[in-house]
Amino acid sequence: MYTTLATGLLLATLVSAQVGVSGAETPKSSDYTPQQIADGTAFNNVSRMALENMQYNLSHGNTTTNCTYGNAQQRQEWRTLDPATRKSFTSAATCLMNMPPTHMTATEAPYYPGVKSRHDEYVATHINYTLNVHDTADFFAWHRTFIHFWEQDLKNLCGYTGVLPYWNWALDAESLQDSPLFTGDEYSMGSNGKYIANRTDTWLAAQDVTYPPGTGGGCVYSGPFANVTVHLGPLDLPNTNNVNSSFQYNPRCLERDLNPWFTENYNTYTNLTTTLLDNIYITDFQAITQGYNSATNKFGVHGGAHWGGGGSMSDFHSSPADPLFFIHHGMIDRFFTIWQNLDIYRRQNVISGTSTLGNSPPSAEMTLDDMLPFGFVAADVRFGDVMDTFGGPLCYRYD
Ligand SMILES: *[C@@H]1O[C@H](CO)[C@@H](O)[C@H](O)[C@H]1NC(C)=O
Ligand SMILES: *[C@@H]1O[C@H](CO)[C@@H](O)[C@H](O)[C@H]1NC(C)=O
Ligand SMILES: *[C@@H]1O[C@H](CO)[C@@H](O)[C@H](O)[C@H]1NC(C)=O
Ligand SMILES: *[C@@H]1O[C@H](CO)[C@@H](O)[C@H](O)[C@H]1NC(C)=O
Ligand SMILES: *[C@@H]1O[C@H](CO)[C@@H](O)[C@H](O)[C@H]1NC(C)=O
Ligand SMILES: *[C@@H]1O[C@H](CO)[C@@H](O)[C@H](O)[C@H]1NC(C)=O
Ligand SMILES: *[C@@H]1O[C@H](CO)[C@@H](O)[C@H](O)[C@H]1NC(C)=O
Ligand SMILES: *[C@@H]1O[C@H](CO)[C@@H](O)[C@H](O)[C@H]1NC(C)=O
Ligand SMILES: *[C@@H]1O[C@H](CO)[C@@H](O)[C@H](O)[C@H]1NC(C)=O
Ligand SMILES: [Cu+2]
Repeated sequence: MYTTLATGLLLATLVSAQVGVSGAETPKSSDYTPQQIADGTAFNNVSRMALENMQYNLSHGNTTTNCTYGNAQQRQEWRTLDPATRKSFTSAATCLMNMPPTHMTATEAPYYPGVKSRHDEYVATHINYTLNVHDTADFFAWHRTFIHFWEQDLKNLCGYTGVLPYWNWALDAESLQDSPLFTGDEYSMGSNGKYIANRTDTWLAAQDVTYPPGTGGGCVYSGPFANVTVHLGPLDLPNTNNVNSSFQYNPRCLERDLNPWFTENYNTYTNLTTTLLDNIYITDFQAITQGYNSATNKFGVHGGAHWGGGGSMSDFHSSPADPLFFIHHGMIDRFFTIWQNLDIYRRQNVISGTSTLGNSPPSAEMTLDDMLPFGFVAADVRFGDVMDTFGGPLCYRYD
């Protein structure tokens, strides 16, 4: 009896000692003041802790690949790139939009009338699998791999020599329309959409939320993506003439509607930090990040920045049409990577859920041996090979 109790205590101690591999306990919101949570101090502190855990883990384990903490590509926040790199990044993104498809065959082409470019192959693949990669077990891993392939294409097909940057929304949450990302100069991510006045509030049935119009609404009018023609979608936008079939050819301009209402409610440092620290189970963390199954957080940091970007970015199926999607998902991936590394031992390979949105229609629980589908983007990838940013085809970390 006493022995059992003592063994139980010892086991409990051993398990909790493994919480942080570098010896640190997994941090909680209550470790920080509301001010530290609101101003980013807490978020920056835990992101550094996650990096220290990652570095410790990599330097003490068995090396199975040539990818090390030291030689991994380091992804940076968009505004910390020098102007020349930013310009070569957006030029490479434009290059993929002007390049013919590389994977779609002549036999397949008639089924995909809207696929005109390499970039459209990404959009079409996302459209195809939208209901299999959101509110599913593989939301984080699938999008991580999707943006990895796009980054490889920028390098291999368009000569980009930098890294995929990420967009830290919290830096812009209170005044999104004033973000340096959207100044519309040649070093920016392109402008807002042209302002459309006198619009009314919009009610979104799925969330039962009414939101005010944003600060743009029309076509991106200056900077890198001013003259882009989007070919696919939209499929699900409110107040819009949506396409009648998934891959319909529907040429139009790239639209944005920067809307601080979303980012100030869903993408502040407070929102990021509480989501990251208060959800210790993957089931909760992935649901709250996306805004599923929450009465109070209906968009999460993921939906908040999609709707905050507005226009093309807010179409559930075709949002990768805007290159902003890829740096937004860079931040989603950084967010997941931090969460994983705060407790590597428990979180590195943990998954939960099926391969259908909200398990509707019902499907099997996914396993790490399942293959994730990449359609016209690339060959399918084993789920378990992309749980670690140092594993499988991946070799990068965040700064
Ligand atoms: C996090 O903040 C605490 C308290 O200020 C500090 O002791 C610790 O060194 C910080 N950790 C990192 C990794 O920055
Ligand atoms: C490292 O690899 C060796 C040889 O394969 C094995 O014997 C050892 O148990 C491994 N250590 C760890 C910590 O995985
Ligand atoms: C690691 O590097 C060595 C030497 O450069 C090379 O021979 C080997 O194929 C590499 N292994 C992997 C998994 O990339
Ligand atoms: C917007 O509404 C105001 C006030 O009703 C009106 O004066 C203005 O002409 C409208 N602008 C547009 C672009 O419709
Ligand atoms: C967009 O196209 C127009 C008309 O061809 C041209 O005047 C303008 O310079 C282009 N803008 C950019 C940013 O390429
Ligand atoms: C979808 O079909 C309806 C009815 O034929 C048509 O009015 C609408 O323009 C079509 N939408 C698009 C984007 O082609
Ligand atoms: C996000 O944070 C802001 C404060 O920065 C707060 O007002 C808002 O309620 C939070 N949103 C959610 C969904 O918790
Ligand atoms: C590194 O993380 C992996 C995945 O959880 C774990 O199996 C391994 O034991 C860790 N290595 C060290 C040295 O903590
Ligand atoms: C769409 O999904 C089907 C079924 O998995 C697949 O055969 C097809 O190649 C996919 N197309 C794209 C563009 O992803
Ligand atoms: Cu997506």
